[in-house]
Amino acid sequence: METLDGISTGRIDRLFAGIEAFVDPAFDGWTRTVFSPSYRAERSWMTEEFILAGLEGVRVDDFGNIVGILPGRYSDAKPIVIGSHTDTVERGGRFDGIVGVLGALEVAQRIKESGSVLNRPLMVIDFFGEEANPFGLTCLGSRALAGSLTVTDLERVSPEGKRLGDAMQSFGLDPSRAVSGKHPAQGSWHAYLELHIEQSSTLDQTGCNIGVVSAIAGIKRLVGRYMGQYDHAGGARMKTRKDALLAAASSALALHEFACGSPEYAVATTTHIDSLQLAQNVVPGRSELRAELRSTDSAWFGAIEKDLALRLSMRAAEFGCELDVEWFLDNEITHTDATLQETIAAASTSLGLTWTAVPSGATHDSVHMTGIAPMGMIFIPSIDGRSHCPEEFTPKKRHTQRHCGTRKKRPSGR
Ligand code: HGY
Ligand code: MN
Ligand code: MN
Ligand code: MN
Repeated sequence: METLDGISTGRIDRLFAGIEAFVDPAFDGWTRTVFSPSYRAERSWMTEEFILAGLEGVRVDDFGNIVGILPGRYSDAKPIVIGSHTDTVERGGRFDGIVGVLGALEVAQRIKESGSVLNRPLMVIDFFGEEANPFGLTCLGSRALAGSLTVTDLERVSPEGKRLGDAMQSFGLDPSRAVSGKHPAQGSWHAYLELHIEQSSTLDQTGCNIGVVSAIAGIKRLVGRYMGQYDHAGGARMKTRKDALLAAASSALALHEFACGSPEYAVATTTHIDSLQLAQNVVPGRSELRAELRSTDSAWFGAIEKDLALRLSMRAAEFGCELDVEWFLDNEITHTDATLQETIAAASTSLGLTWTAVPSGATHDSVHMTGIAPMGMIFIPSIDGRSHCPEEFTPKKRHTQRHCGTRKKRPSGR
């Protein structure tokens, strides 16, 4: 039986091997997207594993999340809640979210085996549908649990024309309960803690074992609609064309230059372009650019909309195109709880693990937990910082303690 620091890893190895069976074989890597048959099958398996782990009251809550409780000495004490998600992006990895749920099951079982009883209940949670989906709304289960999923959200329609509410219904959930307004009150949990892979390269580069997450990136999303002129690919003179795809491509570069000009990690931009024009022999007269910007640096991220809209319209004008910019998401930067940061840092040191404060460019279910409880996140390394791809990997063995130590300074939230 494999061990790590003298502790058997057999059980968690079995869980990792078990969950890997529930993927969509049509894709390489690990694909288990929300509403998919592989996700539905995995959640039945996961529910069984919650029961096998000795959790009580195992059920799917009103919001689609799988929950289970390890009772504490005082059943009415505010619970400590730990968990993450097990859905993936298409062609995703095997650690994003998953390590947080399997790790939480392992924590509960270790506590039970140790014979100690916590003063308060420990709730383990596998959040429903954290990843991006065709309805354009992530973190479905944690958002609903926090009371932020709305009746209007249920009317969101996928490109195939399906309503979110109907998709939830056919997945076996009752969407009306997810928006009923009956959800945990503000401050009703003692703490929420999420173990997650870093999905970037700070830990991999510094050689630190643990990331004490200081802040979680805010996200702004925009769609730019470029109106140029359809023309003949052979006849239209280059200097008189109004090529909407080139205008969008030039705008994508402008966003890239904006992000690369920001202080390290301040802003990350990711852009997708759809030329809306299939025929090869027609100059694209219309195009759509979808971009997202993420940052944990409030100084940079505050009011970028006006500046960026101007930059994009200048690029559009260079190609003789009109542009309509619509901002459709504005998630705030979320800071983690300072006391939990200290607790994670102290626990790491007491276990002989090195740690460093790390901002999260990825967003997480934990962002939606901050109203219900003080929130903390623990990162473990991602080799080469890779994630949302089959190459996503976290080593079982510890890093060499390269550049980092147990820094005295408190991990700052800002
Ligand atoms: O988009 C994210 O950052 C997360 O992985 N869903
Ligand atoms: Mn993810
Ligand atoms: Mn995740
Ligand atoms: Mn998450």
